[in-house]
Amino acid sequence: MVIYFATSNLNKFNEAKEMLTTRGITVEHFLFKHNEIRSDSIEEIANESVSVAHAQLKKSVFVEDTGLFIDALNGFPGTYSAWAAKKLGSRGILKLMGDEKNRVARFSTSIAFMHGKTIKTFSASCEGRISENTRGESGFSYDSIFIPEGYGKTFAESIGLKNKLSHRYQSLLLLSEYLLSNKL
Ligand code: ITT
Repeated sequence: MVIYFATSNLNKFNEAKEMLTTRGITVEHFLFKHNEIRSDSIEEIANESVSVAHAQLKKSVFVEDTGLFIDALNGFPGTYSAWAAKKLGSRGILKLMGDEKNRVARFSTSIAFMHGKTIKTFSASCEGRISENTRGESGFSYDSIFIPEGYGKTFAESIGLKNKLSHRYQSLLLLSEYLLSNKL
């Protein structure tokens, strides 16, 4: 079966395609621009978006909503991550952090997959911390300021590492297990 990933973000699609292809799952891009609902919950946002994508495409499709949640900023940018990336960028986030000692943060992703009338959600997080400076050229957006727990490099300095343990990788793993075990 072919499934579609509805997103306006090609970086997200390329990561998903690489991961799902290694598991024998064919994924196609559905260019989808949608004004997401406002909510503090990435699951809620993904669930609403997938219904809209499915109504347009009328095929099995998933969307995913991702946020960077920084403890010292009370979870900001969180579900406002796309907005903050455009308005502030990674350097703007570093400015907000100043010399804050508590740099704990996590990336969280929620995938919502719609097949027929059924919606399934798969969520995962990657714990880490915010670097003091932007570092690395690979990846996109906040990858240059996020260091996964237990490592010393940002995602942008070690894209191979990102693709083995990230929020997106882990949530795609759950999706792929569901697809394979249900023979979809
Ligand atoms: P779609 O909703 O169309 O899929 P988007 O870019 O708006 O694309 P999200 O709302 O899920 O996607 O993502 C919020 C923002 O968080 C995104 O625009 C990036 O700035 C950032 N982001 C998401 N995933 C990331 C990752 O793996 N590494 C670094 N930054 C990421």
